[in-house]
Amino acid sequence: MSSKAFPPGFLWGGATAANQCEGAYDADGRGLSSVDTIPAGKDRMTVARGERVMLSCEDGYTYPSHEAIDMYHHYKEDIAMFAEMGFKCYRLSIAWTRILPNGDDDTPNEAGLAFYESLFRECRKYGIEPLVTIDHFDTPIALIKKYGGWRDRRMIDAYLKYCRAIFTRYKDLVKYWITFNEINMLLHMSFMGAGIAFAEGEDKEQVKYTAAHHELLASALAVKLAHEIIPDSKVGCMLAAGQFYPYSCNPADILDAQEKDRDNYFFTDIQARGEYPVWALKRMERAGIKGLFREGDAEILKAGAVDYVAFSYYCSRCTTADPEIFAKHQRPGNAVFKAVENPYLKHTEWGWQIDPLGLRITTNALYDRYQKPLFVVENGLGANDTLESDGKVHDPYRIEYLRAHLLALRDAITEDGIPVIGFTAWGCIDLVSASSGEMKKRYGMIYVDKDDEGKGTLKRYKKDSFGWYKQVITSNGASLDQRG
Ligand code: BGP
Repeated sequence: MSSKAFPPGFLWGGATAANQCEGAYDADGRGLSSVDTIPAGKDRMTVARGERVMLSCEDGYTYPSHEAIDMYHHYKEDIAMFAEMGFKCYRLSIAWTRILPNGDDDTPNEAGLAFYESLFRECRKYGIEPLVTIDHFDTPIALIKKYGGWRDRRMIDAYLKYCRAIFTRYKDLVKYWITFNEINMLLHMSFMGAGIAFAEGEDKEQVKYTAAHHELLASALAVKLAHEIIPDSKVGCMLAAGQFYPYSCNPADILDAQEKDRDNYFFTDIQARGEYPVWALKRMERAGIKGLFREGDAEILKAGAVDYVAFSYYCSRCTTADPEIFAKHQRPGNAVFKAVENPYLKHTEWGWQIDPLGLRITTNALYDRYQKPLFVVENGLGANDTLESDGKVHDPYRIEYLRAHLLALRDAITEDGIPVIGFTAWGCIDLVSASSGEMKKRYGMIYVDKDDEGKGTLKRYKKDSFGWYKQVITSNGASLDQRG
């Protein structure tokens, strides 16, 4: 093995989420989930942030999760294509409400359990290791109505009931688990991340940190439960990562970048180390956040530290403490993380800055902080692809993006010595965009014929990146050294 090689057994693959690809939102007993009432279009972000309450589907809106790319009915065909690309691993999420339609039912829905069992067996047939996100932006609407989402501590029991059902059923099929997708998103998109819609005038910070505490307890208890039911399981946390850079070497900017990184690290610090960091306790004290801890909570967190740290990486971010410079250079684009323009970087059609080296920097920062194995479970380029009349899709920009990021990741592994379990490219098959609800923001190596109006045959086509990624996997990354 050359010193520049990815480690043997590296888990190459792709990633999706139930609500963004399955469709069939009311099939076979599935209950309604938060993501099913987040519309496409101009109100998407206000609903996702919890600023506009929408707990049912309203006239005049389209809801992209309802059909998505209908993977519910195409999964065999799709997994066969993943296998053809040589995937060693496929990251997907289970829709909570396929298993427990009301979120906390005493008896799981057999049709839902059977669906994922069949899907996992299909993966295993090709030697593909499933990596399962238990909760990917997915809170049952029934529990939002009953409890107001994760602000209520009773959500923990409901989540554990769901975990017990899936751990028990899939104990021989699934070894790798993630408790919550991008858990730090709770602070930014509270309805999407935690089923929280804010009431007029309520203390949002108190609500968010209370919900965060509950998700952290649930995550810790799920780690323990998984280890009990599936002794060789590996359970991870998952962070929307991307290092904050200071806009200048002014110490005020350095501190500002450190503070913004901490907004995100708050969750993984606790999940990886099993306790609140001191700065977080101080922050909460200053913000007047009270009443989170009950007796026994500290022990639960301590006993439920994760086995590995998974993260998504799309871009780094840049920040300054100077409000005038911030206002002048603020980047449009990423609706979630406010940042200023980094003049050294280009950006995607959707305004996300492109920074491959940032993946190496972020990987190092996470390992310095946690000393736990890392797993890159999302990375990719959202772009507007064209399906040619001959059925081909030429996407050299995607190949270039992925190639540059994989080379940077390889350096983190081979030059810096960081243990990385695998890499699952986001949206390996085109699916609905989480932030915009669009189909035209495509990430896939497989094109799906569907547009933003919901029209299309749903037929799958291989893009140029399909063959390219296949070569990367087959050569365990050696082909990355060849351009084009
Ligand atoms: C992450 C989510 C994914 C995914 C991805 C790309 O935040 O975990 O669900 O969608 O980002 O983002 P987008 O779809 O908004 O382009």
